[in-house]
Amino acid sequence: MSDFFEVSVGPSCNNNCILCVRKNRNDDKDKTAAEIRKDLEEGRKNGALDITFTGGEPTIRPDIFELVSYAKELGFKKIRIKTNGRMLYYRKVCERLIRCGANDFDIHIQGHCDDLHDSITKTDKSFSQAQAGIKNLKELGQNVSMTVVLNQYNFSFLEDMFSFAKQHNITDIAVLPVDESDKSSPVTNNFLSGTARRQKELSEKFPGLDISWPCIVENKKLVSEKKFRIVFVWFSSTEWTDSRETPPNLSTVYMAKVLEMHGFECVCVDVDMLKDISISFYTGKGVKNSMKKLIRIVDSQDPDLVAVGSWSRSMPFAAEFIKQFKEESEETMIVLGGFNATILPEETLSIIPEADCLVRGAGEVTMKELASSIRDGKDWRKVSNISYFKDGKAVSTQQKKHCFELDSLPYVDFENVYGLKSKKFNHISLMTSRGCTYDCTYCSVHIIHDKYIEYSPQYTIAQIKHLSDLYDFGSIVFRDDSLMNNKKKAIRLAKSIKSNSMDNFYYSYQSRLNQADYDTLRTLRDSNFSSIFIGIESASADVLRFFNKRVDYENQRQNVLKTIEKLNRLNIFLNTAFIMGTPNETEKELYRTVGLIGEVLKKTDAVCIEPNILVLYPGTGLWNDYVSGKYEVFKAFEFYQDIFRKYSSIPSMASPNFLIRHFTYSDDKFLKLISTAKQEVLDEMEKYRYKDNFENVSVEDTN
Ligand code: B12
Ligand code: SF4
Repeated sequence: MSDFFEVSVGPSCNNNCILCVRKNRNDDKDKTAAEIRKDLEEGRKNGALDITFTGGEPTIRPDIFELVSYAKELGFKKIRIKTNGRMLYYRKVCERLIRCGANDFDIHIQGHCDDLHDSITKTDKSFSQAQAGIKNLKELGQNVSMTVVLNQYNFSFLEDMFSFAKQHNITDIAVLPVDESDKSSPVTNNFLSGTARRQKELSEKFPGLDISWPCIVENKKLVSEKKFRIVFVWFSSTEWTDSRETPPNLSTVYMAKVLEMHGFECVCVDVDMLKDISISFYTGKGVKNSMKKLIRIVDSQDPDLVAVGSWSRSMPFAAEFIKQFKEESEETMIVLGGFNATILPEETLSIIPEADCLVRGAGEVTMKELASSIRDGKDWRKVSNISYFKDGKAVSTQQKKHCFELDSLPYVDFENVYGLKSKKFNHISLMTSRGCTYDCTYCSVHIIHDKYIEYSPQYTIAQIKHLSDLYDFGSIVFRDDSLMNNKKKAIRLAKSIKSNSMDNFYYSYQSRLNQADYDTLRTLRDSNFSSIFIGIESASADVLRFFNKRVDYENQRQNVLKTIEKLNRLNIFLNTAFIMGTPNETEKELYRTVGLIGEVLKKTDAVCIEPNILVLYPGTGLWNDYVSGKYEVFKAFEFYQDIFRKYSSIPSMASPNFLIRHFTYSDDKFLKLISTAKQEVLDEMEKYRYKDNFENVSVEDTN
């Protein structure tokens, strides 16, 4: 009598592993359902209570559910599936298998990342799918173990695979050498010829472990304690500095989560979360001391690598931090990423020569390659998508497009954000996509996220669950450039939120005027999407055209007012922004916009208005046009000139050199200037809100 029983369903498989012995056995055929049933009955008759379905790949059989149900019916208690995990990417497959009786899953993982795993399985996306499968199973509360078949390709990455397992909370790992029985395969022979040497190497690397095959190990013993430590420093959005309102920034935490998955240790120092420092940067009071304090904090984290990020606005702070940090800690390598690093690598390096390296574009893949290279003592200058100084000259390595599936990324959370004691947030940010299907000329999004890609609604639901297990928050703000870029997905997401009873907190999201139709708004409102951000930008058709806004230019005013009516009816709060100061804007057009703002304010109280003055950010369509001499920026008419005269350095704000010239740190003069100018516009608007003269300058009058 045996407690365990294994039934092999046949050799068919949806991977094509280089180390597979089954594919060479042409005589092997898949078993019929009747044959498998017979095997199962036999196993039970012999007293087995544990059954393992193995292959090939059992999950690709259409009758697998039926067979698992039959095993359950026969009385097997533990029903295990040995699998490459790809089909488990589909949540429904996991759910159905579990419903039928499967309760234990052994996933074969051949590498800790897609490069390695997919090159061994010779199947694209096999890693990301298996990883998604593991996540699905874990969320569904299943027992998951991992089997690694060691070969000459993955041998050196065993520790990374243990880290991968740890990251996914897998504690049972079986490590096996390639199958000895297949001597015809060069992979097998190559590896086996060095088995003794490799066993010795492993024993030295993991002392105290019995490395005889098969080697069943408990993961936590194997991951060495000291890991390569990356400290991210994120420079705040400063004007939005009230941390009760500002949730942790996502740019660095997304990268940190990916790097952790690859065995790095990460801390994210988000200046916005360090209230006193952030307020000091914003108000300009005690800035020197705050910078010193920040440097001490970063240093205290014992970084092997410091990775600094900031959008263009906060570059002066980032630049000064890098300079001062390098003075104090010359040997620590510093990397800078974000928009300026991506678009202006040469200028950025010449202004901040203390930065050892710039990362261009989205950082997940490049940071992993760069950090691995530095950690492993390889030549990091060979990594693609980076720039650095060599003999006084800026060198940029090849720009590679990194395609990765967003669903393969680990769930984001704020556990590694430095100093975040509270688990309570007013709101937190999340993305369900990256990039945008539009191309407004003032927008920087395409510089980093050149293609519109999405997380699936089921990933987002699991991500929300992950966050709500960890934190107490009132609402989630979807920071997608427009959640309605894919309306079907937005609706599916909203419905899933409702059906998963996640409509106990509020949601807000960004969208566009031309996408805000009543039915979609209503569906989202039904799932507690109670506030929306729409960039209205201007009342002028010419200005909107200049922005390539792709809305109904001539009917902007009517459409704005109609949208407000819809939002009022649905009780949805509107956040909106306007941009003033385009080179082609006339005084009449400016006042038409201010008039529209007045009308909006009159029509609803459920609105928050953000007036902005145009800034040409590097790499945007407007920036490129200006650089190519298409127009002269700031032939500003009187309204602006008054403001600009008062705050003398502002006219240069619109010139391409502006962000570079102001790159050097100068207290927070620039930010103060901008906010004061904005205040002037706000004051102007208030006149329309509270004074009778609003009627006199209405939009209709100026039309
Ligand atoms: C959320 C958000 C905000 C929130 C920020 C809340 C918070 N604490 O994070 C709020 C509302 C406060 C805000 C404010 C502002 N914002 Co904003 N915001 C965004 C938004 C919608 C999402 C940002 C995000 O989280 N993206 C997701 C992450 C994953 O992407 P990412 O930030 O691009 O990061 C990746 C890369 O850039 C790179 N990377 C970034 N940093 C680093 C660092 C290292 C070391 C490495 C290796 C790589 C790297 O790798 C990251 C991962 O892939 C973006 C638009 C967008 N889609 O990105 C605009 C955006 C960033 N904002 C923008 C602007 C202009 C502003 C404001 C000036 C608006 C205003 N008029 O006041 C202010 C001030 C910001 C400031 N001081 O810099 C511009 C920035 C343009 C630029 N060139 O800097 C953007 C791009 C919008 C646009 N349409 O152009 N914003
Ligand atoms: S809709 Fe928003 S994100 Fe998209 S291009 Fe325009 S400004 Fe950028």
